[in-house]
Amino acid sequence: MSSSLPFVPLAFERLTPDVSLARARAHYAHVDRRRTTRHFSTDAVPRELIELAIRSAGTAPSGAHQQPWTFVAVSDAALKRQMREAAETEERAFYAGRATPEWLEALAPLGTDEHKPHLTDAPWVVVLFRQSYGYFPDGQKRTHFYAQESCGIAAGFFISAIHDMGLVCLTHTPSPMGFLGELLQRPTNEKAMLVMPVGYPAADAAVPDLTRKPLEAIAVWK
Ligand code: IYR
Repeated sequence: MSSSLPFVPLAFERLTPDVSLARARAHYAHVDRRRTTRHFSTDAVPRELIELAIRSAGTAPSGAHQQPWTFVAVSDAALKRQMREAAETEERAFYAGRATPEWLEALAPLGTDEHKPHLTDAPWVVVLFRQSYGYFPDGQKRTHFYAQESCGIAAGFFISAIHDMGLVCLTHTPSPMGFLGELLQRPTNEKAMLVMPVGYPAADAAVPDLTRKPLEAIAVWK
């Protein structure tokens, strides 16, 4: 059994209402400029930026503070090529029949297909693995509570950090993802959850002309 932690004072600075509002507006304007793109430049990105994005992701809240995530950051060209080949094999099967007609129809406006050049163009491909369980110091299996939710939150922090540092990323979900655990030699308690190419957008990068749901459609007040 784990013992209780000591509690320490919360480091917190209360902002004035005006400052809060100004910051809230600036934050919204900033995140509203984020777009997912599938078109990456091959320009290099320093490892330190990826390290900082992973550190930021690692500040996410998690069930019972179990931090059930592993970020595998791949820059090795041969490994990226293997990941691309394996992902495209799965995606060919997906687009050729594994996907339901309803799914393909939902994807049609986005123009996605089985070609995944971003997996070799982007200088980094970061794969988020969810640790469905961990281990006690004595080697016994230890359940990770809300691992899916925790990793989803950490992915959000990662995406936000990448945007904030002036880079772009794509949340790619090849299905099934079993090949990633094998290629990246992850232990059996880790399941691949999200593949995120990270880099600069290509000079001719384009994005679908999407709109986001307005506040009225996503918020309910009681
Ligand atoms: N995994 C496939 C299909 C796909 C699924 C969803 I949901 C998307 O938002 C986009 C694509 C692919 O990556 O092409």
